Amino acid sequence: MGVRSEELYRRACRVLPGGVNSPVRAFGSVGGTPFFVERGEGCRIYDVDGNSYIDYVCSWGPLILGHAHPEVISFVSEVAKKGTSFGIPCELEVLLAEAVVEAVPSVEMVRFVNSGTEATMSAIRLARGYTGRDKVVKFEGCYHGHVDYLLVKAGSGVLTFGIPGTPGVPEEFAQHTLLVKFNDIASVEALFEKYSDQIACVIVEPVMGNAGVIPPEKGFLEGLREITSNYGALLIFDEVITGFRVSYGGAQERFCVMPDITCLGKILGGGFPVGAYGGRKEVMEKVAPTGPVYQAGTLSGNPVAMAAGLKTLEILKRDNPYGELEEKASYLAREAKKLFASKGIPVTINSVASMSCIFFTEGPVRTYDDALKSDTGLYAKFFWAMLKNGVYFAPSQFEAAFVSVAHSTSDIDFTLEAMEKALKEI
Ligand code: KE4
Repeated sequence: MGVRSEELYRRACRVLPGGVNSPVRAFGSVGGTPFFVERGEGCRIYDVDGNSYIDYVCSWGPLILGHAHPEVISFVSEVAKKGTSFGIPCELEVLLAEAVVEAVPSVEMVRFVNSGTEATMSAIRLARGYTGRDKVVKFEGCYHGHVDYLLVKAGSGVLTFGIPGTPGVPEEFAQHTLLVKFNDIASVEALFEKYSDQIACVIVEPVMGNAGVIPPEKGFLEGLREITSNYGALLIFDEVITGFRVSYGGAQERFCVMPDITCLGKILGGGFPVGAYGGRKEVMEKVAPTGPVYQAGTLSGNPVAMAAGLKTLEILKRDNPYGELEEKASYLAREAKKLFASKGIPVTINSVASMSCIFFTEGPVRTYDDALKSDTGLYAKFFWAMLKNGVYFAPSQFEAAFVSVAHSTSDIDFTLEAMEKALKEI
């Protein structure tokens, strides 16, 4: 990387673990060291050494409007001048909550928190409090934030109990977490037959976005809805990525399957730290102070963060860019497929709305096990070759690429030209 990025990285590593505040940013999956960003504008980011890149990471999803959208910046600045935090109810919390309730079909009531992790952690506590049951079912390859008992990996044995996926999580914390396979409804059915009245909830990314992008097969989400209803467990959709991304109403609107609790984040905060969990009133009223399930947060509902989210949702609702976003993402995927085919490099490109992933494997990629067949070494070479040609894809094979409103057709064409050059190099 450039001289200033390298100097900053050296300094960072002296005071921040790995020089970063979130592991993926350290480029561990692709090698090398990260660039440091100076600013972002529209679909481009500019590093501290004067290089610019078309950005398909978009801060890992939040920036569906692109960087520094003028209307968002202007409103956030106006609100911040009146004070940044009160710990006292304010109108902006109500306005954003009303916007969420109006947008997300299954949500009648919502609680704001400060991250996706807080949202999923709180949603599961609520599901356990509501059902009086302990066990949680999650899918291998789905990521729901760094909640202790969700940082688990499949243990041995047929019906897989979770085992800690990281040091620092006691065995006991993982004992109530059960793992099943995405797009394999039989594995879920078998688990419920065995643990029926012990399972509080199933949590799922309705479109997998943390193993690359893996869409739900027809009938999969519907199957989860039916099984959880039959056994009295709650269905939690982790829509931290898909919320306001795959449609204004999220995956539940796109696929017409209604969960009991929805977790939101990323786009909801418009680039500020916001998470949320919501559902029908009779569930959400179990949350303190109306109910016994405790959850709290100093900066939850922070007015400046609310302002960023509210303006973002207002623009999405006003301009309805979803058709255009999907067209741009499809164009990129279609043309990329041709380029890779012309070079004889086997890839599978999965795309849902404006989130997609180029898997370096023959495919198809329908499951997490399929995704793991990807050639991560070749992906790393592709990542660096694209960066050198002015395009920033995720520094990991197992992340999503996002198109924003700010990506123009000429930016997509620039990306395809960069891809043509990159494929010659790898
Ligand atoms: P945060 O706590 O990072 O705000 O959200 C956790 C989370 C929950 N659910 C889903 C579906 C998520 O994708 C995430 C976080 N996503 C990752 C990237 N795929 C964040 C990037 C990072 O960890 O630095």
